[in-house]
Amino acid sequence: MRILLISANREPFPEAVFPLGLAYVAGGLQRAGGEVRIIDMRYKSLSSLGKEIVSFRPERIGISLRNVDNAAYPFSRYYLPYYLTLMQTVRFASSAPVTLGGSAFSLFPEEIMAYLKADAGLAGDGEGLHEFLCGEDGGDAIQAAGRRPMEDVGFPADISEVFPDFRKYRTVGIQTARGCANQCLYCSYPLLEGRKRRNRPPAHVIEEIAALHRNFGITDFFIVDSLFNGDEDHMAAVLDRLAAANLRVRISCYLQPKMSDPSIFRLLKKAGCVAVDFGTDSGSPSLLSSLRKPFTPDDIRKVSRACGSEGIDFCHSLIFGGPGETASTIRDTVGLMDEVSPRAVVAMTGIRIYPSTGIEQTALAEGVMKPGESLLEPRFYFSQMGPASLIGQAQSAVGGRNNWFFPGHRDWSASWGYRILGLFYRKGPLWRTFRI
Ligand code: B12
Ligand code: SF4
Repeated sequence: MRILLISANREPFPEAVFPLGLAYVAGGLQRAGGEVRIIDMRYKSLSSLGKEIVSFRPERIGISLRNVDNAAYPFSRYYLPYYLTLMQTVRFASSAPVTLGGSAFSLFPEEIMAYLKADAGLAGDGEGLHEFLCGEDGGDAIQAAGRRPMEDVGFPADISEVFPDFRKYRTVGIQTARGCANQCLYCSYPLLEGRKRRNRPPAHVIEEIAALHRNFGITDFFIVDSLFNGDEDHMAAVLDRLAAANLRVRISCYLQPKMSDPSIFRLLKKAGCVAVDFGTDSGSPSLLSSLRKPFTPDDIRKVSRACGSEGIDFCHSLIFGGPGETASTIRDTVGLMDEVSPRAVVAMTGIRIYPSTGIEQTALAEGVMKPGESLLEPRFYFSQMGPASLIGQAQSAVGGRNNWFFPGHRDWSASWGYRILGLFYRKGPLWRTFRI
C-alpha cells in the first residue's frame, strides 16, 4: 500500500519542531511493508502539496495534527482553520481516504473529526496504522489505538528517502519512554501516552541516535519524553550506553525538578547533555501543592545546583495562575528563580484547560466553564486574580530581569530579534542564547 503522511504543523515558535510522531508512524508502516512518504507543511506551500500528492498517487493519506493552538495567553494562535484549508487541498488533489492522528487529534478526536470531515482517525500511538488501515472497512471511523509495545517504536530504515526535509531542523527528536503515573492538575500527557510508564529498550534508543549521527551527520537531539527522569534507572541505562557509544552528539531534554540521585547529572554531562528544561511550574509551596506537583522548592534548589555544577545550561518553565495564585505566591516564585539562577525562565500566564484533567474539574466547580462546553478553541484557567491582574503582577514582579520570557505576552514568532537569533544559533533550544 502507498501511503502519504502529512505533517500539518507550521508553528515556528519557540522553534520549528521535528515531526517525530510521523517519523515513528512511517517506521511502523514501512516495517509492515508499506511504501511511505512524509510531506512537511513547515517547508511546503499548499500549492506544492497538491502537486506532490498528484505525483505520488497515494492509496491512503495520513495527516498528523500535533498542535491545536499555541497554548499561550493572551497571544493565542488557533490552528484548526488552517488544517481545514489543508484538508480541502488534500481532497481536491486526491480521492484517497484520509486518516487523522497526532496529539491534537488524540485530545479532541470527535470534535476534530467533525470539523475536518476526515474518513477515519486513530487516537494515541500511531505505530499500528498499517493494521488499522488494513482492517478499516466496517470498523469505527475513530479508534483508540491502544498502547503499542515500545519495541515497535523506531525510525524508517532510511529517513532521508522517506522524508527528504528531515535535516532542516535545529534538533531531531528521540523518545525513550511514554506514559506518566503522576496526576498534575492540568496535565494532558497521561491521557495522551497512558498512566503506565513504558520504556524503550535503551539499546534501541542508542542505535537510533548512532544511526542518525553516522549516516546523516545529525549532532543535536532533543529527548521528547514527558518525563525522562520518571524512571531514573532507565534514564541512567540510556545515558550510560550513550556515553559508552562515544558519539559527538549534544542532547537536550525536559526533566522534572526532582532527582533522587543527583549524580545522574554527571552522567547526563558525560552523555553529551548541554541543556535541561525543568518543568517546574512554580516556586511557591502552596501552588506546587495545588497543582499536585510531586516536588518541593527544596528539590528545585537541589537539581538546579547539581545541574549547574556540571556546567549544563538549564531553564525553568513556569505557569502562573493556578488555583490560589496571588501576588505573594508570584513573588515567591520570582524569588526562588533569582536564587537558583537559571539561564532562562519561560513563563506562561493562565492554564490551558484540556478535557478530562483536574483543572477542567476545578474550572467546572468554580463556574469558569459549564458542563459540555467545548475546549477545542483554547480556554484558560486563572486564579481568582483574573487575567489582567495576573499578567500585571507577573510582569511587575519580574521587572527588568532579561532572562525571563513570557511566550503569551507578544507574538514572538513575528519579532525580528527572535528570527535573527534563530539564524545565528542554528542548533539546540533558543533559550540557551539568553544572557543573565
Ligand atoms: C517535547 C514537546 C515539545 C518540545 C519539542 C522539542 C523537539 N525538538 O521536538 C518543545 C518544548 C519545543 C515543545 C514546544 C511546543 N509545544 Co509541545 N510537546 C512536547 C511533548 C511533551 C512531546 C511531543 C513528542 O515529540 N512526542 C513523541 C511523539 C512520538 O509522539 P506524537 O507526536 O504524539 O506522535 C505519536 C501519536 O500522536 C501518533 N501520531 C502522530 N502523528 C500521526 C498521524 C497519523 C495519521 C496517525 C494515525 C497517528 C499519528 O503516533 C505517534 C507515535 O506513536 C507533547 C506532549 C506529549 N506527551 O505528547 C507536547 C505538546 C505536543 N506540545 C504542545 C504545545 C501546545 C506546544 C507549544 C505550542 C507550546 C508553546 N507555546 O511554546 C510549542 C509548539 C512548538 C511547535 N513549533 O510546534 C501541546 C499540543 C496541544 C495543543 N494545545 O495544541 C502538547 C500535546 C502538550 C499538551 N499541552 O498537551 N513541545
Ligand atoms: S506534568 Fe509531568 S509529571 Fe505531571 S502528570 Fe504531566 S507528565 Fe506527569
